[in-house]
Amino acid sequence: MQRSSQLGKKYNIRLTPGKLEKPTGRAKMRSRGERNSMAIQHQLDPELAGQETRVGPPPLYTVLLLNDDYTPMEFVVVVLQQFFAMAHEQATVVMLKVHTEGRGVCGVYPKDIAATKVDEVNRFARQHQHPLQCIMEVQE
Ligand code: TYC
Repeated sequence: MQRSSQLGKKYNIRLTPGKLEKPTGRAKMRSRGERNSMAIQHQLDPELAGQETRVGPPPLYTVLLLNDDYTPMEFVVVVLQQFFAMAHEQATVVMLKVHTEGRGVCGVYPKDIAATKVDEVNRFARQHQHPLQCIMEVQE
């Protein structure tokens, strides 16, 4: 892992972690972005020099399956086992949730991994002539 001082040198910015707050009785629920944000201090652009910009972690994506009337239940269970590493029992629970509620979560991933899973599942379904739809949504 590269240290933030080295990263700062590489990109010619100064990185300072989010300030720690004094503990106050109850823990406050903070978003992933708030917990992990960094301040970058601009050093090159004279218009931005001295200013700080808060940058958060990259967003995560939820991968979902949608219900349809034709894809066999056992095929969906196989998809959940093969592409999302679920055990048969867990895959059955998720498949039945999609079947009854219209959609269900397969997993949460960084953007490129989510996009690859979506593509692989949709190709696999088409290969087997099933209309199963796999989609991704950015996590709020
Ligand atoms: N509704 C389908 C059926 O009755 C089963 C199914 C479940 C299809 C989940 C798609 O994502 C899905 N055969």
